[in-house]
Amino acid sequence: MTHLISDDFVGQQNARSLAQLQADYDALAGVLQRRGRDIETLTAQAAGFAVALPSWGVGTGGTRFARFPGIGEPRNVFEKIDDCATINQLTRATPGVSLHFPWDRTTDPRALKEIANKHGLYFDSVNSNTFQNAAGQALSYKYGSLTAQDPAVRAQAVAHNIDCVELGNTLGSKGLTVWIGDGANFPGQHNLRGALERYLESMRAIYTALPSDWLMYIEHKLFEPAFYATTIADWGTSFACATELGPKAKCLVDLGHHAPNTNIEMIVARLTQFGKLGGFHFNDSKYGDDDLDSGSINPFQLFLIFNELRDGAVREGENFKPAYMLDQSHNVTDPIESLMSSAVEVQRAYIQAALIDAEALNHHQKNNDALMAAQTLKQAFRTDVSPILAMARVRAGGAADPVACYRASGYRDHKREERPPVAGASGSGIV
Ligand code: LRH
Ligand code: MN
Ligand code: MN
Repeated sequence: MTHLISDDFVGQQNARSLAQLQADYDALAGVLQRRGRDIETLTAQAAGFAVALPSWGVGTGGTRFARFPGIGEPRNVFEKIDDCATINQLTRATPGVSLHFPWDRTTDPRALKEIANKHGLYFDSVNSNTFQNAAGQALSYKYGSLTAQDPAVRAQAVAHNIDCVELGNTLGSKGLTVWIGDGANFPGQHNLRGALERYLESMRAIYTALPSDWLMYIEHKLFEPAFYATTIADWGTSFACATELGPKAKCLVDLGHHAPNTNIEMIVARLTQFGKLGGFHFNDSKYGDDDLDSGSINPFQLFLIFNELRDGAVREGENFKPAYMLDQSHNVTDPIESLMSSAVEVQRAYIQAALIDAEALNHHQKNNDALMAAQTLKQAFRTDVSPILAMARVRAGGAADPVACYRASGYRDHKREERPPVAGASGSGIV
């Protein structure tokens, strides 16, 4: 029997701080009322917010130098589901799980779906992996996958992606995220145009295999593992490929996949304008693809991204539904704590952006009043919306303070007993 936190325990923990939460909530309601905003509308918005969990995130990550295994980390996809269920139980903001193949391969996808659904979880988009060789694979991806010179390697990579779509279909997923590590380490190693032509040919074959109600998310990344020229390095290339492929292909923005100081919110605005914003991998970074916890380094940037999403929702209407997903690597924290905090940080940015006085912002923009326009954004960003987020959680049966509740539950200690380490069972497969 695996240990899970009982809803009763969550209720008992909440009871300790409920009066305080109510007082903070009422105080914030008053502040917002003076701004003409109804707190209940915002709490309902927070309750409707969801960001998917990366299955690989519940295992301890690592760098290319070392991986220091965590205590009681999940050893297979079923144990990952238990951790994801716990995160959603406490945050009520993460009902989707994004799987990664072959890391999460199972011989019984139907059983996996059933168990996940019982926990109130569903499967978000599936991720293919042609940036590593899978155990027992016939041909190597050392010199590329979807762009490889050898047509047999390309065919193998295409077949893997189609396999992911089939697995995902059984699991109830509706999207395939394709990130490739393909690129060159030396000038001259690749014919730059030729590599992209081969990519498009491979992606067309995958696109053709997509069910009609699926989307394909193209994830760009500036560099790593290729250090001279990455084939899908930027949103421009991603946009061009998504456009070539057709309406089911969209661009996925992983926040860490840009050069430092890149104006990511502007990328979001551009992709939205041209109908190609597919979704996000949320994380934070200081230098590159650091995969740090969302909102831990640059929460203002996260807020500005949600400001663009707010604007996009107004302009595009109901059909504007970019996919939200976390993609982080937890090296020095308990992954469950990091993922819970990160989900809350993304939800926070969403609610802060919802607080923006859009009318005032438009007015200041029209009048070229740069200072007041910036102040309007800052007023929303500076508002501590924590009571709204906590109230939305508590009302949905989640924890007022997810990390405190998790620590008090002793969940990790139970997992230490239940999950003694097994060789080669890293969370992500990246060691
Ligand atoms: C690549 C990436 C991509 C992978 C994940 C493990 O850096 O962001 O999304 O699938 O990391
Ligand atoms: Mn990613
Ligand atoms: Mn990444």
